[in-house]
Amino acid sequence: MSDNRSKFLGIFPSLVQELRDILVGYGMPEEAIEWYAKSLNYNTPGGKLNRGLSVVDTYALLKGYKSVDDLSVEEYKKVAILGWCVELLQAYFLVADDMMDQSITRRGQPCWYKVEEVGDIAINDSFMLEGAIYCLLKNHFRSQPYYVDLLELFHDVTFQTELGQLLDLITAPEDSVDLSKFSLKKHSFIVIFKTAYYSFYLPVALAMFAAGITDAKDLKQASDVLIPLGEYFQIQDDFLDCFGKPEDIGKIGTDIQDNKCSWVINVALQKASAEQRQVLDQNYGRKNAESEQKCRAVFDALNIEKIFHDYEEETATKLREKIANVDESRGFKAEVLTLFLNKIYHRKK
Ligand code: DMA
Ligand code: MG
Ligand code: MG
Ligand code: MG
Repeated sequence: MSDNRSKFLGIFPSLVQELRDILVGYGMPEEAIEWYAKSLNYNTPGGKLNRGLSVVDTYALLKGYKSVDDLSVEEYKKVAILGWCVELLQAYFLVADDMMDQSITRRGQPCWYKVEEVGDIAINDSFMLEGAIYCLLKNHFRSQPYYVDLLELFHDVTFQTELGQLLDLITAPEDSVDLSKFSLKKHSFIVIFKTAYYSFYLPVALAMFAAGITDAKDLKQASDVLIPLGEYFQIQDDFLDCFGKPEDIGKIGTDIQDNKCSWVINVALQKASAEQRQVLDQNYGRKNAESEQKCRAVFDALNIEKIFHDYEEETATKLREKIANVDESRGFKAEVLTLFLNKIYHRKK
């Protein structure tokens, strides 16, 4: 596993070089080329790389290889580039998300916009992280028959994610807390759009296109499991924002003070007594540590941690049942989905 990771990381410098060369071709001054390289290196490779690695792992499984090492050098590089494109998309979303959520740290380091000389330039940097995807796809996939499928997939999934981010943000206005706007149904829509499509469906669909397994029925089988799996993943993210340790998750949770429509507050609202509801109404989404503490005390009294652990077991069981019913007759493999589930089940970071 960690071997896979270092092999995957080994591709990244050549992609940065390729992107630098594009800027050189435009006659960009050296300082701008350095800036772009710095932004790419700071924002792209520092995470768990689950999404990017999944493209490679899924492709190997679909092709029937025993390990990633059975891919030829060129074949590996091709799918690894698709993986890095997912990581670039993630980098683009995270740079912008951290500004919008006023976050402080990401992946154990200051958020990019918090870096001294960066500030609001991070807005343009996020656009340029997205731009890198299309530069790389053009350089490496232009002549493939599925090039347009790749472009459409990236465009569709990007737009879906942005729709999710929109609803996430307008449901959490900064200066008017109204918990009656929240519901688990709205939460489900937000997280499927802001997280599930790009984090789970996209990597598998890319590997499927590269492996030539593209029957609409198979793409649907994949999304029928991966979308609820992605919903479960974001519910873990919401849970960890409140109950995880910053050392583990690499970021400091901001959901309570940011008035976010998170899974935690939605469950609390379902269970709260009239008095507890009043405490939440008066303290949720307020930008101070004291109010945050009062919300946390209500969450503890309601035993949200236990409710989460029960939810996790129930969801994993349901997903395993769904995966067991996958039809493999056209070449799609249920194991692809099991691999994803096992990667996130009981995760602490
Ligand atoms: C993440 O939502 C969604 C995108 C598209 C980045 P979030 O704000 O809960 O993420 P995080 O907790 O990592 O800031
Ligand atoms: Mg955020
Ligand atoms: Mg956010
Ligand atoms: Mg979060």
